[in-house]
Formats: sequence, C-alpha cells, structure tokens
Amino acid sequence: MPEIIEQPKDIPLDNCSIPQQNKSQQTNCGLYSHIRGTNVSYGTVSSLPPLAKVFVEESVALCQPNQVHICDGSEMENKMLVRIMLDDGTIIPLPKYENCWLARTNPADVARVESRTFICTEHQHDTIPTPKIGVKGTLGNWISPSGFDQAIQERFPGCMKDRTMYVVPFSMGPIGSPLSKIGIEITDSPYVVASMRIMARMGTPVLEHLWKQEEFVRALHSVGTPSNGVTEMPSWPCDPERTIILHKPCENLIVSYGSGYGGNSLLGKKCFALRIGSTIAKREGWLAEHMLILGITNPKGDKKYITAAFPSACGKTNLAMLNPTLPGYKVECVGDDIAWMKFDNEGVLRAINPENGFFGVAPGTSVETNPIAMATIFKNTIFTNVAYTSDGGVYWEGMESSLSPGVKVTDWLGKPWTMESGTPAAHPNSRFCTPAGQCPIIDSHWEDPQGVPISAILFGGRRPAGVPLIYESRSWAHGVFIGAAMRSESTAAAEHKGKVIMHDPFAMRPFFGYNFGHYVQHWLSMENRGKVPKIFHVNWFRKGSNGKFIWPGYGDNSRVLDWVLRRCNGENCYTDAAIGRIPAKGDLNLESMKQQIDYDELFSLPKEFWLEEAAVIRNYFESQIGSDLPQEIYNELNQLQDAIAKL
Ligand code: GTP
Ligand code: SPV
Ligand code: MN
Repeated sequence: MPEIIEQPKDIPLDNCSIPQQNKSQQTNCGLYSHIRGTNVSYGTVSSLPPLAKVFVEESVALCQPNQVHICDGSEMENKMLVRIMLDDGTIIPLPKYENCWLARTNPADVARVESRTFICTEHQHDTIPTPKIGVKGTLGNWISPSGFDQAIQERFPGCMKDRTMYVVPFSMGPIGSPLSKIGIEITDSPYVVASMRIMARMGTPVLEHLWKQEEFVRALHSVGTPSNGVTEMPSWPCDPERTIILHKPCENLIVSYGSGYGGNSLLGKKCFALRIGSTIAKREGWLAEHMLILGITNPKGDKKYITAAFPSACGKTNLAMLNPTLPGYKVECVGDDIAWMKFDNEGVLRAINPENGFFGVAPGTSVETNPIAMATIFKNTIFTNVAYTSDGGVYWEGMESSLSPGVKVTDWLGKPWTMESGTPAAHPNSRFCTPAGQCPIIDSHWEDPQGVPISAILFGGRRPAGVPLIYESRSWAHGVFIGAAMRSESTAAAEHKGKVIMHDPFAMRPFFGYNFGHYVQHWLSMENRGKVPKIFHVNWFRKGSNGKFIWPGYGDNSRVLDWVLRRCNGENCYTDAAIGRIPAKGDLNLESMKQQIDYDELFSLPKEFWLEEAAVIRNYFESQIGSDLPQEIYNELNQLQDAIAKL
C-alpha cells in the first residue's frame, strides 16, 4: 500500500471510481436555466415548489454565487462533490476503506460555538428567562429582530462570490412520516452537502414530497469570507471571528455564517431538529430532545424502547450501540443524538430519530468500547479531524490496539505523530459521519413512520463525585425536576475550556429554542396528554479515591438497563433513598462481572456533597430562571433538601 501523500491529486482514485471531470465540466442538466440571472449548473429550477424557489431567489440575490446547484441526492452527484473536495484539498482519500474520506478543518473551526448562537424573538423573555440582576444568563442568547437583520447584512451580501450555491432539500425523519419535517439548506460548502446527504434524507424525493405540503424550514449557510478578504486555509474556508448562528422561530428560519463544522453547519441537526424543533414541538404539543433511542430485548423476549438525554460527548452514541455483557440481552439502535416524541391517539408516547446518520465522537471509539460503531464506520464515511495512517486508514485516541506495527501516523493538523508526541493525534471533538442504515444493530423499526413506543427516559451526565450509578424518579414531576437539575463535566464538543461541572438541564442547554422556564412547563404538561414513561438518572462516570471510574461502563451498562426494564415491568426491586429510588443491594445484576464492584461506593449519597449540590441547584434555579420556573419544580427541590437534611 503506498503511503498517503499530502497532494490529493496525485493519488490514484480508481478504487474510488470518481469521475475525472473538473468543476466547469460538471453537468449540463441545468445549462439553460437561470435564477436571478445566475446560471443553474445542476438540477432544474422547475423542480422547486414556489416557496422554495422564492427562498433560492432571495438567497441568490443576497449571496451572489457564481452558479447554483440544486441537489438531487444521487450517487453521481456525490461523486462530483467528492471530486470537487479532492481538488480543493478539503478531503483526502482513505484507500484502506471503501468510499471513506478525511476532512481536516481550519484549527479555529473545530466545534460548536455556543457563545455565537442566538435565538431571535420580538421579546427577550420569549427566548431566555430573566436572570437575577447582576447575574449573566446562561440559558441561551437572544437577539432582537433588528439585530438579526443587521447581523445578516454585515455578513451575507456577496458572501458566495466565486462559489457555487448548493440547494439541499432534506427531510428530518422518514419522508412522509406524520412526525417528519422538511427543510431546505442553502450552502456554499460541498462538505456540508456531502455530510447532509448522510445525516438526513436528501434530494429529489424530498422536493417531490414538498410539492404536496409547501411548508418547510429555511436554512441559509455560508462558510463566509473574512472581512479582509483573505481565506487563511483555502481547503477549509471559514470566518471564525465573525461566526454567528441565528434562529428565528416565528419564521422557521435558520441563518448560519462563518463555520463549516458539525452543528454549526449541518443545519438539520441542532439548529432545526432541536432549536427550531423545540419551538414547533411546544406549539404542536410534542417534544424535540437531545436523546438517543434504543430498543432492548430481555432474555424472555420482552422488548422495550428507551430514550436517554446525556450532554454532548457523554455517551449517547455508545449507549445507543450497546453490546450487552449481560447474557441473553439484545440492544438495537434507533438513533444516537436526537428524538422527536409525540403521543399517538392511544396516548402512547412514540419517538422517531429525525436523522439518517451518526455524527459521532471518534476518540474513545474502539473495538473494546464500541465494536458496533467500529463495524459501522469503515465504509461510506466522512471522518473529520482524526489522524491518518501510512496504510491509508484512520487513527485516534483509543484505537491503539488496531494500529498495525510499522504504520506511521499523521495527526489531525498534518504533522507526523508518535505515542511520545504528547499531543492528541485526533482532535478531541473529531467525528465520523456515517449512514445509520449501516449499523449492524439498527432496529427494524428505526424508520417506522409511526415511531417506536417509549417506556423509559434516562437523564445523565459526567459526575465524577457523589451521584450514584442510577436512581429513579418517584413521579413525573420529580423526573422533570431531575432533568432540570442536571449537571455534567464540560467536554470538547463546544468551546468551553477545562473540565468544569456545568449545569446542562435536559442535556439541552445549548439547544433550547425558547425560554427554559416555559420548556419545563411544557414537559410538566405532557402528563396530561398521555401515558408518560418512567424517568431515571444515570452516571457512568463516578470516580473512586484513586481517580479511576468505579463503574466499567459500556457493555456493562446493560446491567443498569436490566434494572430499568424490571422497574418498567413493575418489579419491586428498589429501595427509597433521599434522591429517589435506587436498586436495593442485590437487585442490580452484577453476575460474572470482570471487575469487583463496591455497591456501597457506587450508591453512596454523601451528605456534604448533596447539601452542596442542592444549594447549587437552588442558586441556579433562582438566579437563572426565577419565577419562570414552575412552582412544582421548586416544590421538588424543597422535598429533596428536606430528605438530604435527614441523611
Ligand atoms: P454527542 O454526539 O456530542 O451528542 O455525544 P454522545 O453523547 O453521543 O457521546 P459519545 O457516546 O460519543 O461518548 C463520548 C465519550 O464518552 C467517548 O469518549 C466515550 O468513550 C465516553 N463514554 C461513553 N460511554 C461511556 C461509559 O459507559 N463509560 C465511560 N467511562 N466512558 C464512556
Ligand atoms: C453535539 O455537540 O451534541 C453533537 C455534535 O452531537 S454537533 O453536531 O456538532 O452539535
Ligand atoms: Mn449531540
């Protein structure tokens, strides 16, 4: 196998079967078609329903691209995009695998930028609760309608000069499902188009469906050009200094400028499915959440579906693809990041995964920790910011055992790397973007238009101290309180520095589309709409006095799910503790575990810790949310403090 060399054009691409055509020769499907005087180089204008056409026309007038490409989602189109990205140096091939590519970003564009993410409403109070005087609000950023318009006018006019504007019709959820929604993303990034093709149902079938309904979310994206006109890294254009991500729920409108990375640019994901999605869900009476969905079957053949909300990079992908160590159990994956949940006519809460792919954290993914993900990602995948190997493969922290002897590693910045380098080979927020349908344990109902029935909801986070492996809420309101009180150690998924324990209610803090107090009220109201699932809180990340995790996690988390399932089936296998119900000693199945488990350490509730925790939660509620937080939640907190006082 030849060593991968930096110059992508020198690489034989026979095994990739990329048509050897350049940009000017792309296709002539749209040769005589124009939008606002701009050539349509691919696709036909007449395929656009009237309102979609208006959106494209307005975007062309604003961004002034040199041509327009209306995406059909075809194989041929994708090959063309790959060719363009290879020519631009945006991606390099990974000949060790089938149809896999590595993109390396500008090092200033590696994660979501929460501080530059805004929701636009007439009144600030519709977007964020009013914090106590002198306290900085941390539950989202508001921008006024005039500020919104100004931010666009300062960045977008002419921002696509000399670039192609791609029009990407996409469906969040199976096309035509009553739970699905359509969007159109307009972008000047072929990387975004190729990634959206994996992450959402994309192209002609979506446009065809759109003729029947007309309603869609508008999403405008540009990687931007810095104000001095100089693009630092032509293979990854971006404008980090002026990056901004805007949402206007009243118009179902998303506008994103300056970043090509992940949630900043794949606008179907966090911007649509969570921020705009949560506002639609509030209006229509359902829930749009940062949750995985899995199906679990016990040895008796009883199958239940569970959702789980953990903050970014806290284990959703891993749990969604769990490989149980508990004999006789089977886990199947419906989704790893987002759940849309709605009660059906029988009052059953049903969930769909609105996505079509996984945009998963690479480091830590290995044959030891997540063999299912490893069996998913080595074909038709775009990797971003991982390291690559001289035998044409990828590498990241955790893959040590898969590295063949003699193979050389080049880090995500393009520098030679060895185990002794002292820096990470892959960026901590490096990711794989891979089709969900390739997952060997994808659930047979994962595309069911009706969704799957949900029996339990888990909340959880990275809590090195004090928080037990699992506890169950005593009621729906108590469960909603547990979601509201969630805290977790920060990770590399956003721009936060260092490992600090942050509040991350419902794992949604970066993703609320409206006032969090109103969001909690909406959650409480779900109890009146149908049969609500049981709510639990889990923590795989508690550490012992030696600084090591006291729970092995991963496949052994099946033992925790076993308890959840038994509780859902009404088994009396719990004991009451100050913070909720926990498995009584002997009730958690620890049979044949490799590691010796100290139950008392795993479930201890240190009084000092919980006094402090409850005080921190109270301060957070009072200073950040005040009277917007429903009284029921304060009542739950009062009960918790009373119970802790008795410890
Ligand atoms: P987003 O895609 O950012 O929303 O994140 P996610 O919640 O899907 O996170 P993911 O499953 O990718 O997990 C991220 C990190 O958590 C990886 O480094 C994993 O190795 C680690 N992790 C996941 N599950 C466990 C576990 O059970 N125990 C321990 N100790 N680490 C875990
Ligand atoms: C997250 O940060 O929660 C992600 C990755 O799932 S991103 O799509 O970049 O938001
Ligand atoms: Mn996520």
